[in-house]
Amino acid sequence: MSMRATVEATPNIAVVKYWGKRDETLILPTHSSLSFTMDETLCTRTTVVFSPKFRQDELWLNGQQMDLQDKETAERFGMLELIRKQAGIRHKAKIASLNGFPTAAGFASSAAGMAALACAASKAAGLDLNAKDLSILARLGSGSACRSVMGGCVEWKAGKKADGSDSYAEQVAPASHWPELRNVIAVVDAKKKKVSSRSGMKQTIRTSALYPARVSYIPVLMRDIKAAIQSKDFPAFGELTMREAMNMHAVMLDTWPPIVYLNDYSKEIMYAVNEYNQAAGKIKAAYTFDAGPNAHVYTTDDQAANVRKMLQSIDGVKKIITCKVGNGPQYLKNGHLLEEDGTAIAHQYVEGKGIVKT
Ligand code: 2P0
Repeated sequence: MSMRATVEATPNIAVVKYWGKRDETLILPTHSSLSFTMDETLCTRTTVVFSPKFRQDELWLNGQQMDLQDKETAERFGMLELIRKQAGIRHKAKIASLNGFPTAAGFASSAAGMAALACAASKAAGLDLNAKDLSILARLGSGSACRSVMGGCVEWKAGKKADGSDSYAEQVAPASHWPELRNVIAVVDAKKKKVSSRSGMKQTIRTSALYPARVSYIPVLMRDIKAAIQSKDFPAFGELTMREAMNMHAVMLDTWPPIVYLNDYSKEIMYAVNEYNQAAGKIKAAYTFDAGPNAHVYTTDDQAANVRKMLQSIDGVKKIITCKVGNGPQYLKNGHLLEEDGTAIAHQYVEGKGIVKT
C-alpha cells in the first residue's frame, strides 16, 4: 500500500485576528478568529511519505533540510506523533515542502505549510479525517493553520475545554458565497519580522493593559462581521475589518517592550485607502495587516483594478498580488515532491507558472 500523499494548501488572511493563547502547548486561543482562505495564487505544496525503511523523520523545506531537533520545529511537528498513534504505525516520515509564491513576497507561510502537512501526513498514514479533526491537527502546528484546512470564510472557535477538543475551525461560507471578493496584497517589506508572532502574542498577554478590552469585544465583532459577510454588505464588512486590524495593532503597541509591525508605507496605504473610500462616498476597499507591514486590501472585483492602481502609486510598494477566495487544500495525484521510496523529485516555483518539475 502506498503511504504517500501530496497536498497543496493556501494561506488565509484573517479579518478577525488571532493574537493570544490560553494554552501554549495545545495552541488554544484566548478568543475566536475569522479569515478567508486564499486561492492558489499563493500556495504551499507538501509531500509526505511514511516507510518502515526510514530510520528517522526528515524534513526538506524549499530544498533545504531542516533540523527537526530545533525546539520550535520539533513543537510544530509534534502532530506527526499524533498521526502515527492514531494510524497505529511506527514508520518514520520523509516530508518535502515547497512554497509556490515569490520568495520576495514577504509571507511567512506557516498557515499554508502546517495545513498542507496535516492533510498530507494524515492521508499518507491511511487516516480518513474530517475537516474538524484535520483543523485540530493543523492547529497543533500553528494556530492560524487550522483555518487553512478548509476554503471560503472560516471561523476558528476558541473553545473553552482544557483538552482543546472544542477549539477547531468551521466553514462559515464557501468560496462561492462571495466570488467577487478580492485581496489585493501590497508588499512593502519582504524581510523576516523581528518579533515572531509566537513570542509577540505571549508578551502581549503578559503586559498589555488594553488586551482584556480586546478579548471582551471580539464576540460582538464576530457576530457583526459574520452578519456583514452573510449579507455581502461590503461597507459594513470593510469598516469592521479595518477597525479590527487597528485594534490588534493597538494592543501590539501597548505590549512591553512595544511591538511595531507597521511602517511608514503601511500608514501611507491606510491613508490612501481612507481617501479612496471618501472619494467613493462609501467603503469600497478595506486594509488589514498581520504581524508585518504588508497590506492586505479586501475589495470587490469591480474595484480591484483601481485599487491596484492606487496602491501602485504609493512610494514603497514593491509588489502587488491579487488573490481570490479559494476552496481549501487540494490532494494531488501528480506532482509529488518525493518518490514512494523517499527520493526527491526536483521541483521549483516559477513566477507565472507555479510549481514545475525541473
Ligand atoms: C492571524 N496571526 O489571525 C494572526 C494575525 C498574526 C497576526 O495567526 O504561535 O503563526 O504558530 O499559533 O498561527 C500568527 O500566528 O502563531 C497569526 P502560532 P501563528 O492570522
